[in-house]
Amino acid sequence: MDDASLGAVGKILVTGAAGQIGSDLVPELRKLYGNENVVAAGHVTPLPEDIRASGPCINLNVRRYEDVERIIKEHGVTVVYHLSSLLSALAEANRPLAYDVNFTGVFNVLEASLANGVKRVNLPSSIAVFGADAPSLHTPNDVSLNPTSLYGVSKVYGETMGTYYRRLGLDVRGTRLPGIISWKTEPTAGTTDYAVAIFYGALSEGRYTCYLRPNTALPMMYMPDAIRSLILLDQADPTRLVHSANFNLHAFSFTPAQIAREIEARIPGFQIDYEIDPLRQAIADSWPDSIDDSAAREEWDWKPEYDLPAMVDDMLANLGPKLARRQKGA
Ligand code: VAH
Repeated sequence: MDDASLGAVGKILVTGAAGQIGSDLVPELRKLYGNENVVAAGHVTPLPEDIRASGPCINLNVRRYEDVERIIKEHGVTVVYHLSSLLSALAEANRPLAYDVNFTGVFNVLEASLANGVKRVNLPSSIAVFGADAPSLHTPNDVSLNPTSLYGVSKVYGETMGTYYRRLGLDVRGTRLPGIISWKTEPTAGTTDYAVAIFYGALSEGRYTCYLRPNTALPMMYMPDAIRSLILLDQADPTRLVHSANFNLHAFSFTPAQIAREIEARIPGFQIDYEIDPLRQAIADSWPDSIDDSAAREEWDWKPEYDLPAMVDDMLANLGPKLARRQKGA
């Protein structure tokens, strides 16, 4: 990337920096733009050690407008990646908190950004915006959105608010992320988190009990591709963008049975069994099996670099040593 676009970015604020995506995004942004130019904001979950040690970190409650505005002003923020959000299953278990974070938090960030000269807000959405009435295979970018989870409703809200604030002059961009797989952070309270937890089970006990049915296909993506997609869209030429905060993205899809076979081929004897969680099964059943991401490919040259085998190889290559270090108490 040329210096002009590096310099043009100015100061970046990442909210939800302790989360699954934030933990990987902050180091990548600091590598690209310089440690001091990326402010990592956490709240309840402590920020990872490598983020705390490498650049500015703050505690930010996105539910409080005055705190969001103060941080944007104090740091002279020009670009925001707003990642704070309760994921699907947790949001169903705690609707008041999910409303405060996933709705009020989005409003506070957009309003404070517009009021204080922020250039761009990156507001990731999710495949959770789709409901059971959307085509499940190769789901188009522009279809009716009837999500059945509060998380999905909050993501439709984010996309709609992004379009509204674009009309007010704020450049809001976002991708509909699939289930994200990474080895750095522990599995959390999402519906797709089985796809992370299965690796912990395979490496620690040689087995895993899955809460989704064996034939539940879901769109997934390896974290390096997700991080690249967020940064690529932020850097995209605005004159090419027809969509804004609602870009479909796709890398690969798989079922629990398929990823179990991939793992078993690398860890002979690995076994999977099933104890279905009705809540997360119902959420998963309402989401697409695969996604049409032609708009992202045409408008900002999106293209994934990891397929399912490459992801499984890289997960095992990195998670194995991480668990070994943990065992040694490192
Ligand atoms: C979840 N991992 O399961 C998140 C994500 C599309 C899935 O939003 O809630």
